[in-house]
Amino acid sequence: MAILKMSHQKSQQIFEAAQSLMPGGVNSPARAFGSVGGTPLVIDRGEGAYIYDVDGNRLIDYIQSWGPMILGHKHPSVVASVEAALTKGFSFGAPTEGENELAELIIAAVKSVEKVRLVNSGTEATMSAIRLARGFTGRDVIVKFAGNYHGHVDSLLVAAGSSAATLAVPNSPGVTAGTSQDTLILTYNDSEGVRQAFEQHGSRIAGVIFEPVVGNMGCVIPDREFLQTLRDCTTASGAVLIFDEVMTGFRVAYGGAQQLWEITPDLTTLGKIVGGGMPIGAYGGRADIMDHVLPAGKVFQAGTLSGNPIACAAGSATLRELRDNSPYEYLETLGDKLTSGLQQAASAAGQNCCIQRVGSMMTLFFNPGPVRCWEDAAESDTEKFGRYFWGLINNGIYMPCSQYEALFISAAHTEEDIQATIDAARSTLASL
Ligand code: HOZ
Repeated sequence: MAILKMSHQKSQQIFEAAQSLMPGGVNSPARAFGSVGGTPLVIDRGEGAYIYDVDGNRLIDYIQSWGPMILGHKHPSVVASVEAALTKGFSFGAPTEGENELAELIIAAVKSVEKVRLVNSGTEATMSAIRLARGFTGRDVIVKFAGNYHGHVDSLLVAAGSSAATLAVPNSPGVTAGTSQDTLILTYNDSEGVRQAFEQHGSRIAGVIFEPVVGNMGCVIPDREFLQTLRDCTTASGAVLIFDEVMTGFRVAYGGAQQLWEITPDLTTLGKIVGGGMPIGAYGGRADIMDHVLPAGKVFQAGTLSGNPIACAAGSATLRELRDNSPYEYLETLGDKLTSGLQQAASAAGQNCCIQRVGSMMTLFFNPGPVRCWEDAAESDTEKFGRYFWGLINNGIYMPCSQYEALFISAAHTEEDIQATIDAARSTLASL
């Protein structure tokens, strides 16, 4: 299946050497191309909308580090901000002014966030947010939705999307029954299921965590009724509503999905864009809940590198750029052009596909759709997706290597890049 026409020798050598160094040769499983076959490209550098592999191939990049690089690779103002921070030292394990700046930018942008805590990854953010929901309410049960992915937190790694779904371990070995016994799994977009769960278990539910646009089973869009039901049921029962905006924060709108859908959560988790490509995560929300976090309150959470100065510098520069030179209209134009181009290409090729998009995140499903929940997504033709993926790589287009991921457009992409992508998809889809 994985027939690579371009030169790939150096990538293969490096990936082969990596096999004895790291499990599966990678530091995160999605990168191994496990579900599409073949071996990954080893990346040398990025520039704007493009990445260059170690064999010198240039590709139009729609992964953009799985979301963080909304400005494209090496944006000059982010580079300048990081360079300035580097001259002062890398990490102190003590307060710095840069943390205030990033926290202020987040609080000003994300309506529900009155106070925020900076951590090191999206996984840490979701892990901490559910601990806080439990500590705040004194209850145990967390509701999550099948196919949503909230990082590799034990209790959330059940019926998980993203690489867990792609690599067929939605319930990972090592997650004990005890750890996940307080996780209640429901169906995305099923408002009635949510109402019933609250009728039966409401007094035990500490919180609901979900992706307010799913990126981790492909791009799936929530119904208005579903969103309102989540808000109404959590409010009525005193549970904490957590928007996992690690992917959607500063992506689908400057204020995240909560700005787009006009629903205010109690807590929000962030990551990816808020670090501008450096490792970071954040969780924040109502001050009366956040003040339960140590040392203001008693819910424990800590980290040597939390609020790292270099990550804060990259994140603040990215958010300032998004605030002062909003790319969201431009991203919508590019997203719209790509959607209609791919739709036409799929129809002309007789492929029964559906494309789902919110702003600059989207997925072409090999599935007639609509895809509204994990059961729908799981009906996609993943074998055909694999051939599509390699066809695009051979045409210089770098897409997520799984049907169960969303692609990301950056502000550095041009109309010409989008047209080149549509042209590549047209010939690829016709050849499947
Ligand atoms: N969990 C990421 C996709 N949703 C992939 C992370 C990576 O492999 O870098």
